Amino acid sequence: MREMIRLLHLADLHLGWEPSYLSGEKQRERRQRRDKVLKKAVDFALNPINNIHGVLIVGDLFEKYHPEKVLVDEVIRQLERLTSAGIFLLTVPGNHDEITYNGSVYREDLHRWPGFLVTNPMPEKVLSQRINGTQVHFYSLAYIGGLTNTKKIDAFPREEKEGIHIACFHGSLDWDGVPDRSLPLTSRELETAGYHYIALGHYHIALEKRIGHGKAVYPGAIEFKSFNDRGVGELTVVEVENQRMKIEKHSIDIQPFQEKSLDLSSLENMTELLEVCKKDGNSDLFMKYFLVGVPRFHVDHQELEERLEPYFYYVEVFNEAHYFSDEFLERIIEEPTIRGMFAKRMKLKEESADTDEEKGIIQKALLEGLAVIEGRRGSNV
Ligand SMILES: [Mn+2]
Repeated sequence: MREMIRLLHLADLHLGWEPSYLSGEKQRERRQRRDKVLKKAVDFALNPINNIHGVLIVGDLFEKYHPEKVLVDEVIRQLERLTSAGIFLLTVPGNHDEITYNGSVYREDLHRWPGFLVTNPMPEKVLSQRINGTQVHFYSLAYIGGLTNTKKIDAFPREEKEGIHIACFHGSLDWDGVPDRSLPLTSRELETAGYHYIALGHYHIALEKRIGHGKAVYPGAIEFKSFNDRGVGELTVVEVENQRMKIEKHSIDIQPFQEKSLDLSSLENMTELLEVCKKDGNSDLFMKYFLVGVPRFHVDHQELEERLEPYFYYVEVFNEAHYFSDEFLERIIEEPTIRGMFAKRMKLKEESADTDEEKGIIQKALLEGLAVIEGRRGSNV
């Protein structure tokens, strides 16, 4: 008999998250819009074209352990769409939505949580389930402060039974940084256990690693949070057939974001810079500009940010432009002109400045002074 299952593997949706860099109505609007990612994933799973038999949610479904009731009700409603369509569902609490606390959504709504909810604090086989005619065994745990003793995990469980063995862990694979409040996992231990598929959550980037004959996968966070946590914009599907794994990525519609470097060297003034940026204008877009190059005018990146605000959903401007190349300064310092004398004096000041801030002020003064001397002052906006 042909044994094949297709699972949608989700993690780190962080529903209920609000951007602190937005405020008021916009902040709420962004949260609600971002939270739609779950509905999109459920729609995907229910679409017969995708032939999904089960959905795994491997931690951090919510941003907080006690999300507001309106959100919880909506999430449960969405997940019930899966279970009532006969799609297998397994949910693992994460570290943001830790089950540890009284008031945790997974304690308060345990009785009505759709599908199977993992609540055991130490790793064990949580469930054996026939999915699309295939026997599938799941291993997992819910990290619980005070009960999950990571030092006591000497081996990950694995039963010697026919079928597909799948581990679902919200934790840090081969992490050698500072320990955080999450489950440490090592490739070596997981290889010893011999799982076919290791569904992970916690890292927000998408990662895939071969472990023994199996595969460990972080699907990554899907929706955009910020430029430091931007989301992968893809759904991860694993297809297991005769114990052979195939990972698929399906792009999903999320709010657009873009990062762009702008070389100021060939621009004349702020007006021109503004016009260049406005061409990228899109009221839906998160935009991040890096200003680079050697500008001939003083750039106020904060002012630029403010003036671009109406043209984007959100815009950030970072000024990495160097006001003068060293070559240019060295050359004019040698000039027997007022410009040369001025530049020389400012250069000496800059060299004796104690802080970067002070250096920045002197550079700005040098730039503006040269603009005055050269009669360019006033062309700036
Ligand atoms: Mn997370």
